[in-house]
Amino acid sequence: GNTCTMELENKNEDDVSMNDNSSSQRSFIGDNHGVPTLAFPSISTADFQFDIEKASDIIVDSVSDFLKRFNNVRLVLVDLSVKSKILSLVREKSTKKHIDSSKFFTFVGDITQLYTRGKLKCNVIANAANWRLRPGGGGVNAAIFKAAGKSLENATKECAETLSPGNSVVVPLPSNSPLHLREGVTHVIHVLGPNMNPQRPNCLNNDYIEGCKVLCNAYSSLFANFASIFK
Ligand code: AR6
Repeated sequence: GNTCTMELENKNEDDVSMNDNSSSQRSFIGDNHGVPTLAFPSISTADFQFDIEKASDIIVDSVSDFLKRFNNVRLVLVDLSVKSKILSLVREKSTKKHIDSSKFFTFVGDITQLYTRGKLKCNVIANAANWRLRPGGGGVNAAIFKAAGKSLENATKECAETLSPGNSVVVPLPSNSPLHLREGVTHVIHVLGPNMNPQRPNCLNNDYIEGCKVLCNAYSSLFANFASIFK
């Protein structure tokens, strides 16, 4: 396909697909050469049931705005499966918007193993959190708290007690956390997105006027917090 991934491939003169994270691709994009890199999941589009078409527009617009203001950074949207619909939509739309594919790209893998399994260096990872900032609940939240160990739980409590929708909080990851030691992650940013799932707190009952505002705020807050780490 004609995606930002393809531009990467062309520059690399490699006939490989981004979606299989093949090794030649990894060696090209994997090393961050000291450039602050944020890996983030698609906030709200799984357990929180937010529409992926709308979410993909918001991701691409938010990334585009952020990259106009900051130069020396990289943003990576991560999902677990090569069949991820949100990754394909975002790739398609960021190509149409001519977003620099060396500064923003998608990656298939577990966000808690980007370096050890994907050879992708990311200093900061974002979490699609819950309002209590507690472990568990499935999805990426459960995976990050599990991989980071008790020290993330403790460090999170020191930073905030709860989170409101559209907001985020930066948690410095103690150096004894396995996620810090193994993966080189120095900070986790918890983000609370809008919720469209009636089984979860603060359900917006398909109010996408409010939902889109909240998701925009969530990404603005995430990217601003990411930038603040490296000031
Ligand atoms: N690595 C990368 N991406 C992942 C991983 C992983 N290990 N696990 C899931 N994803 P979700 P939400 C992707 O449901 O919709 C929790 O229970 C997933 O495919 O984790 O914001 C919290 O406690 C999807 O693209 O977050 C909250 O209560 C994206 O991450 C609630 O879920 C987000 O899916 C938040 O729901």
